[in-house]
Amino acid sequence: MSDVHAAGTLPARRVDAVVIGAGFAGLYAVYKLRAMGLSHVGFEQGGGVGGTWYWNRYPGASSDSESWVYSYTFSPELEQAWTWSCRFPGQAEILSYLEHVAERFDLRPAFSFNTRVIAAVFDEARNLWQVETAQGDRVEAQFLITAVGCLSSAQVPQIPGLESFGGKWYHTGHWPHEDVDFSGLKVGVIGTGSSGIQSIPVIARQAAHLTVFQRTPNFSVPARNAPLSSEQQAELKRNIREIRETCRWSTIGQPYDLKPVDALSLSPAELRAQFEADWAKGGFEWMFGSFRDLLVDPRANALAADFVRGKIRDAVTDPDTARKLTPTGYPIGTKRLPLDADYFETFNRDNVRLIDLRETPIEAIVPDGIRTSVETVSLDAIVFATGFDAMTGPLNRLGIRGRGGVGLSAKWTAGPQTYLGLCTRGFPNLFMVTGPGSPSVLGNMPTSIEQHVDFICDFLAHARATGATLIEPTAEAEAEWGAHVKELAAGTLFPQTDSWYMGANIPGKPRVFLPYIGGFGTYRQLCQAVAERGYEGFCLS
Ligand code: NA7
Repeated sequence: MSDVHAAGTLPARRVDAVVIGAGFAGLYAVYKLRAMGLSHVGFEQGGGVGGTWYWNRYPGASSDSESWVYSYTFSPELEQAWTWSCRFPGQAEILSYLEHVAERFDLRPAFSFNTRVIAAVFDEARNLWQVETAQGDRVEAQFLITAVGCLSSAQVPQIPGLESFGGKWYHTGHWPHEDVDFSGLKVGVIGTGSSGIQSIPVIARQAAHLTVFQRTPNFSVPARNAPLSSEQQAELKRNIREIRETCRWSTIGQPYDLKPVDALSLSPAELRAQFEADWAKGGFEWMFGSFRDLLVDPRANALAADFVRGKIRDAVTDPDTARKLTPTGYPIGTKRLPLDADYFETFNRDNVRLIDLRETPIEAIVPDGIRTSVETVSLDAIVFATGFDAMTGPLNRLGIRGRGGVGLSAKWTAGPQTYLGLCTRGFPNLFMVTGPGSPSVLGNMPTSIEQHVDFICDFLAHARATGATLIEPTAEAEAEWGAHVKELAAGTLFPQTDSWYMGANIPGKPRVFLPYIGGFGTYRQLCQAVAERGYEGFCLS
């Protein structure tokens, strides 16, 4: 392969495709491009492969999808060769898996690591993307494939005084590679989303004292992680093809689906029995393998929310803490539902304290801690579990400019516009793996990623076969897709809630529901139909 080079020594040159990112998506994209004989180069900001799992090394970081689905399906040999240790693998195990994949398929040489793309400009005269990195690389490519993830643009809130803090501070999404030891320290965690809920119990066990700063109480369901026995591992390997096939067509890319039953059609006793049975299983199935009306009918949703509120009251001994931890005012499941391991029970520990920021907001960070409206909490370390500029953030910061020099972020000022969450008009030959308007974050990411990369590569093969050199969605197809994504969301309870799905966590970000909520299997069918009709909705020239 002509694209083999040492990291950081990439000469200026012309390739068929540039891939940005070396996580699940970028690795698979490179694997496929190579198989197609398309020359390519990958740029990765991190020092190694892994993407999300390279950066998110915080204590307790783990997949919320079961190991046997949170992995690639493209190679049966890989599926048989790799053995997962447990139901929900931690960050280190997933990173080892991705390193194994990179090694096994010799994917590393395709990438320049520690290399950040700062500009990608479409040259209309030559129909080429001109890609530039902060490290001085310049590459020209016919196709630009972004594989930058949906949750990779970490957000540290603008709290006055952070620079004055005398201790160390961290963001969960940019965790140091060396061990962080909180033993004997007073630690503060800001944020109770998935990252906070995964890390809080682990930090509480290590730190001398932990203060949790909570702005919005979150619902959470137990993960019930457990090691896999050798019998379970063997059985999973025997059935893996069947499991994968179910995932490929299900609503959230998991081997289960919503029950064809309404919660509202059951008696209270029947409902409780079913909720309890699913609660005992652990995992997302409680919500997403549950009744089909939970996320569309507020009355059904209230029944589910009340069930979880009861579980929180049961778990937390101090009634005032339980009250503060109990979510109200938004439907369950409309913020990304975390899975936890004894999150609520953690607040029964003597060394853990909860501060409700709605009652006593943070005013400033001071040299020795965090000052709220009523006190200064003394801290040696602060952990920001404050999330990401989801879906659009990672793309907007790449410096992408399309026809007429228009910036992608300028086009998306009022919210992202895409066709199928893959392409956007005015930016020919740009493909976004799991872009806004795709199901991605509403399901199992690797399933989504493989589907997108397969679609893109089939499309490139089609273009090559038909002699087309430019691919771009039509204005009509893009407008229709945007309207469809919006309409589907409007039929659910999601738009009611301030969540990162709605862009509500980023000050000034337009309030738009970002992913496609029609279901992963339906989306796959739509994409297939688009391809079968000669890539309907795209302009090929
Ligand atoms: P999330 O889910 O966006 O959670 C961020 C948390 O941080 C959430 O509780 C926020 O409260 C809180 N937050 C954000 N800004 C502030 C400020 N300024 N002050 C106090 N609290 C704040 O991010 P995660 O990293 O947990 O999870 C991201 C995804 O990664 C997750 O959904 C999985 O898909 C994997 P809020 O609710 O906005 O009031």
